Amino acid sequence: MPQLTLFGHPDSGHACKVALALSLAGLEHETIWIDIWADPATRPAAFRAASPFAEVPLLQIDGTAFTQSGAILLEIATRFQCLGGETADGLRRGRELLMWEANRIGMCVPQLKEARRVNGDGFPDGALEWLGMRYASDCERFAILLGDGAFFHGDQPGIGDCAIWGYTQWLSEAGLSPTSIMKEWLDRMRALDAMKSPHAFFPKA
Ligand SMILES: N[C@@H](CCC(=O)N[C@@H](CS)C(=O)NCC(=O)O)C(=O)O
Repeated sequence: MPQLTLFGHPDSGHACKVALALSLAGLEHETIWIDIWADPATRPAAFRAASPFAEVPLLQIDGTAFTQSGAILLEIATRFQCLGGETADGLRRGRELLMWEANRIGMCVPQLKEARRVNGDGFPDGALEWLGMRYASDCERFAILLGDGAFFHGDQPGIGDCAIWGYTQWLSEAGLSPTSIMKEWLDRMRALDAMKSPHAFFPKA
């Protein structure tokens, strides 16, 4: 079994996506807490050397660095043949969901959450309304993508569910409400044995 080390922080939905995937896949790993609110120059030198923007998540597999949450999820699914990576169809589904999430939910929800943290400081006029409009359209497409399945990958969650979970876990913190379909999916996600709170995924050492 390769040595896995995940660098992250509980406030990072991007890092939570990867932590959830490792947990769902039962892949043992070490976790290293990185202070994403501190000056990047203060982060550990080894971390900065491996993560080009000094961002989390960073996953090291036997010392090789993988960055960008979506790319890391695909690496996990293909290398360990799990969470959709077991079949060509599952992997195609995962890719489509990851690209959708990154362009849509993964764009507006983190920004709306951040806007609340900073009281809207630095967000130009109209930006929050525009992000809110995008979220409304994302809700409709969420329902289309989920269809009749319990999870985005069918009966069991896959990398697409991990990606979409990353920030939808914090809808109320972003001042947003889930649709009933989203709420039911969020409840199913929260009930998974592998699910943990962000602080349990990334305990401070
Ligand atoms: N596109 C990247 C986004 C990663 C990202 O924005 N990471 C944030 C936390 S959510 C971070 O490390 N921020 C610290 C900083 O920029 O100094 C991904 O999908 O992994």
